[in-house]
Amino acid sequence: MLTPLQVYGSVHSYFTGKFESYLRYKEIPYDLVTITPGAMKKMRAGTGVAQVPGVLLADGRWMTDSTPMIAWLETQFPQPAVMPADPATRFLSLLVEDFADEWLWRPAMHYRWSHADDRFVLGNRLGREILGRQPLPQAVRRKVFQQRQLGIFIRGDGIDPRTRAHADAAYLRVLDLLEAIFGQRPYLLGERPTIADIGFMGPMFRHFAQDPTPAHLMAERAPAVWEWVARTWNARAGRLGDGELLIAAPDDWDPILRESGVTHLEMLDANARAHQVDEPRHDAEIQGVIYRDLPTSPYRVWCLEQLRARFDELDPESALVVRQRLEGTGAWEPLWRTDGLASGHDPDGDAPFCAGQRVFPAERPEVFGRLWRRYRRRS
Ligand SMILES: N[C@@H](CCC(=O)N[C@@H](CS)C(=O)NCC(=O)O)C(=O)O
Repeated sequence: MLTPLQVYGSVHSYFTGKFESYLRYKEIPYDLVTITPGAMKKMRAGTGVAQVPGVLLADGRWMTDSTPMIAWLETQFPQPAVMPADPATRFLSLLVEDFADEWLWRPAMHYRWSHADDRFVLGNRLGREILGRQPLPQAVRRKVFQQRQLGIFIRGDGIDPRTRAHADAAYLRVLDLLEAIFGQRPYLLGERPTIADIGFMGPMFRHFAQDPTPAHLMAERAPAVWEWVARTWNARAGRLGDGELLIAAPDDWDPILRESGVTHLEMLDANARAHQVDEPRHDAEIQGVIYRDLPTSPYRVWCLEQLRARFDELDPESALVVRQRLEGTGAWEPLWRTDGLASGHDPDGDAPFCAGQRVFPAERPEVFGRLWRRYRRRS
């Protein structure tokens, strides 16, 4: 008996939102366990990593990392599949999922923590949700989050006056690409959600559709995306499971693949090159803008390895279709540019049951504890 799943997470979290969107569509029973400090300790002991969502199965096993968790749950709850049946379309969908997971993370954190209104609101909300039972004034709970997130995800992820406009525009470009699609059909591949929709729910739901500044922009600029967010959150396989899907990803996916090539895959490649020469931090040039002093992430080397592994599994005919599509959109070359990847993550292929790994290496989580102790001493 696997369910109900105990999903350790937060109602403001990118990847918890992505994962819950999947569970809700599939109608897989779960309980959300708020990641208070005590719950975090328990989850970390089980998954090896202080990162949400982490999942406790009814048989006592823990899992972590939304992408392999969804892939594994698909083996347990196969119908209706969120993975497209056509192998080439499946590969492109997984690429889009990774683009949403890894690239849109930066603009999503940027809108939440660089913009003053959003920083105030989310600092308050997260402070109350996660630290609500700690004997601290609410202003302190808020500031703990604000300072921690600014340090790790803004200053620590290359956002500065030189990159800010680019990070702002990265969101708007994707809004425009998706608006063109959702003006035509309800989901990326037709009448029901697939893994590409679930992937986009990470950035689009808990961050862009709910944080004040990007939510306002979405409603004004991309009302069809706004509608798709609610539609996907409300999607249930029992109602939609026999909805028709297109076999091949239509031409209107090409701008997304092109955007992935010049942003996401460039970023993964710069990270992989730094990892190869053991550089703990590196610069990445994205569309002519240099993001400086980024933490080199073994996890993101693994993401690139996983994409290549999924490609290598394709039959020759599907591989050719994918290759031509990616060559036509400029996404092929950066996918393969750097040889000899060795992330070291999940050497036995046990994900999502292997020890988890933070996307950003663990150098900074202590900041949280340090800030918190400092405020407690002062108060
Ligand atoms: N690859 C992971 C990423 C999970 C992740 O980054 N979660 C964020 C919250 S949305 C987190 O827990 N970050 C840890 C932190 O903020 O220290 C997944 O797909 O589940």
